[in-house]
Amino acid sequence: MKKFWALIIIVISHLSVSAENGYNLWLKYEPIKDAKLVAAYQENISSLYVYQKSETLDIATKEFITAFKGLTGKSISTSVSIQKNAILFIKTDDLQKLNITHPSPENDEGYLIKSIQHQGKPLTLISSKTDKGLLYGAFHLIKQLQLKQSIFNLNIWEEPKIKHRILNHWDNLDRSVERGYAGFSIWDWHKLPQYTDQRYIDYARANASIGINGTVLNNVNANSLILTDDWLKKVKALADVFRPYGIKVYLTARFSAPIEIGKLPTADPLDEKVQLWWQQKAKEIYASIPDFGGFLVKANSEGQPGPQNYGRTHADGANMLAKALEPYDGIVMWRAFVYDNEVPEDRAKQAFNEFKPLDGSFHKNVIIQVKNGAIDFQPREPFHPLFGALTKTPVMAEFQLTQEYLGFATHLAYLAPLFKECLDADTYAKGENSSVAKVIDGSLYKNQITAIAGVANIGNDVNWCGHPFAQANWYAYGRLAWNHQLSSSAIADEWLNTTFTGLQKTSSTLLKDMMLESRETVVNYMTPLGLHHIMGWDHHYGPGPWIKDKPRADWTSVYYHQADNNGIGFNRTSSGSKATLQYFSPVAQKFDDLKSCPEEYLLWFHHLPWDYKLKSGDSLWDGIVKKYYKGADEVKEMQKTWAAVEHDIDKQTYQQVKQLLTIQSEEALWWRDACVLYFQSFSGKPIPIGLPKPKHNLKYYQDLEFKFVPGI
Ligand code: BDP
Repeated sequence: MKKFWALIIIVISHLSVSAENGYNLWLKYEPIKDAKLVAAYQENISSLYVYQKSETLDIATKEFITAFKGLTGKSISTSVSIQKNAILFIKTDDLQKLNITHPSPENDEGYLIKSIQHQGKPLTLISSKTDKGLLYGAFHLIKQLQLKQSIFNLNIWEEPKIKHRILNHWDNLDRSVERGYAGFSIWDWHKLPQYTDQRYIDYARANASIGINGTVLNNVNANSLILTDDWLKKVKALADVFRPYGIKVYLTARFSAPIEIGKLPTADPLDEKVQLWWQQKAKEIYASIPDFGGFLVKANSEGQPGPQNYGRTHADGANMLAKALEPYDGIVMWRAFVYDNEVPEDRAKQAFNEFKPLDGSFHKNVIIQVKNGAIDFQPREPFHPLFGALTKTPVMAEFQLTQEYLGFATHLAYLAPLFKECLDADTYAKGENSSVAKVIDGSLYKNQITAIAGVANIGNDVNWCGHPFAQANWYAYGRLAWNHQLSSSAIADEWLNTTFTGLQKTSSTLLKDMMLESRETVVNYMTPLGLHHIMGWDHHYGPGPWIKDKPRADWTSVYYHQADNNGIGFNRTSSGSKATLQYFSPVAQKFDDLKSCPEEYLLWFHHLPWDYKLKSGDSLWDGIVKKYYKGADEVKEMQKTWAAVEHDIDKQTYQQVKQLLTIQSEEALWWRDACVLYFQSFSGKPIPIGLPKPKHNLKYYQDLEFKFVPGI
C-alpha cells in the first residue's frame, strides 16, 4: 500500500512539474475536460495510415499519437490498411496510387486537411508535396483538438506566405546571449557534437509546430571560430537534429574570418584569394551540412568589420559571399542595420542612404535584412523607409522577440500588435495597398527569395523565455511568419488556450484583452508620443533620458529627444533632417505635416513646444505626463486582471506572473517618475493636478547604478 501511494505521489508530482514549469510551451496535451467532445474525438479518430515511411513522418505520427492520448485518453496507432475514421498522411504524388483525387497546395510546405469519404469510409486526409508539409499538417490537426474545435467537414488549405521563417539567436560561443534575458544559450557547445541535449529536439519540435523553418545559431556580432572545422562539427550535429523537423541551420559570418581563421592578410571582397577562401569554406560546410541555409551578416555596423574597411560597398561584400553559396542554393541575409557616428546625418536616415543607391547591384541570392523601424527595436517606431524602396532587391523584415527595449523578460508585453503594426503599414511604394507584408512576402515586386527573421527570446531557463507570457511572442512570431494576415487577437486566443489549458471563456477574454493592450502600456510608461531611445546606458535597463556626453552621440538619449526649455522631439521633417522624405508619397507628407502626423509618432518626426496643443486639448507637456501615468496605472490593471483569473491558472505559473507583474509595476513607476522629472527640468511646468508626485527627486533616479545587468 505504501508503495502504491509513493507511486501516486511521484506520478502527481511529475505531472505537476511538467505541466507547470512552462517547459512544454503551447504543446501541453492535457486531458480535455468536456466529456462529450472527448467521446466525439475518440469515436471519430481510429488510427493513422501513413503511405510512405520517413523520419519526418515518424515524428509527425508519434506527435499525433502522443497528443491524442494526452488530450482524449485514447491510444491509437498506425495501421497497414486504411481503417474507417483513419487519418491519412499522404504525399500529393502518392494520392493517385490510392485513387484519391484531391488538389493539394503547390507550395512545398503547404498542406491540405480534408474530411473525405473513400471507399465508403469517412477519413481525414492530410496531404502535402513534402513530409515537412505533412508534419505541419499534423500539428495543425493537433491544434484543432487542443482548441476543442471541430474535426468534421474539414477543408483546411494552408500555405506559408514567406519562404524562410527564421529565428536569429544572438548566442555567443561562451553561451552568453547578447540581449538574452532567459538564461544562457541553449546550445551547449562544449558537449557538442557528441552529446545531443533533449532541448534541441524540443526546440525543433516547438518551432515546427508553428512553422519556423530556419535558425541562425550565433550572434550577429560574430566570432569567426564558428567557421572552423571543430565548430562546424558541432553545427552539423545540430543541423542533423533539426533536419527532420524541417529546420535549416544558418550561421552569421564574420567578414574578417579570412584573416582571423584563414591567415590571409586581407578580407577585401574583391581579392581573389579572399573569394576563393569563402568558396572553399562554403564547399566544406555543404559537404557536411548539405541543406545549410546560408549566412547572416552584420557588416560595417557598430564596429563590425565589413567591405567598407577596404573601400568596397555592401553589395561587393554580399555578392562575394552570395557567389560562394550559390552552387548550393544558399542565401546571404545582409543586414541594413548600419549607421555611423562619423557621418553627420540623422541615424534614422543612414540605412536608406546607404542601401537605396545599391538597389539592383546585389547578386540574386542576397536578401537585405531590415529591422522593423529605422532606429532600433524601440517600443514603437514607424516602419523602416527601406521597405518598398528597394525595387530590385529582396528585402526581409527583422523583429526582436527578446525584449531588449520593452522591459526584458520581466515585463509582460505581447508583441503581435507591434509586428502587425509594421507588417500592415502601407508603404505606398506602388500606390495604395503596398503594405510592408507585401514587400517581404515578395508579392509587391515578385521576389523569388522571401524571408523574415525574429531575434529569439530563448535561453536555457526551464520555461525557455524567462517570462511565461514571453512564450507568446515566440509563438506569435512563428504564426505571423507563416501567415501575416492573422490577427493579433486570433493568435493570442490560440496561444492562451493551448498554454493555459484550464481557461474558462471569461478568463480567456480577460487575458486576451490584457495581452492586446500590453505593448501599448509599455509604450505609455516608457516612450509615449514618439519618444525613443531614452533607456539606460549600454545595458539598456530602465530609464535614462539624461544619457549624454558618451563617445558616440547616436548612443545617447539627448540625441533622440532633443529636449530643451522650448520643447521636445526630433525634427525629421522637411525643415529638419528630412527623414520623412525617405517615405513614399503620401506617407512622406502625412508624417511631415504636423496636422496629419499620427500622434503616436509625433516626437519621432517633430520638435514641438511644450505648450503645443494635442488632439485631446491638452498641452504637449500635460499630454506626455498623462501618458506616463496612464502606462503605470495600466500595469496595476494588469495585476488586477491576473488576480481575477487565478482560479484558472496553475499555482506555479500564477505565482511567477504575479511576481513579475509586481516588478513590472515598480519599474513602470520608475520609468514614469524618472522621465517626468527629467523632462520637467526643461519644461518647468507642474505635474497636472490630480496626479501624485514622484516618490524621489530626479537626482535619485540619475544616480541609480546597476551592475551585472543581463544581456551584455
Ligand atoms: C542593438 C543591440 C545590440 C545588437 C544590435 C544589432 O543593443 O546588442 O548587436 O542591436 O542588431 O539593438 O546588431
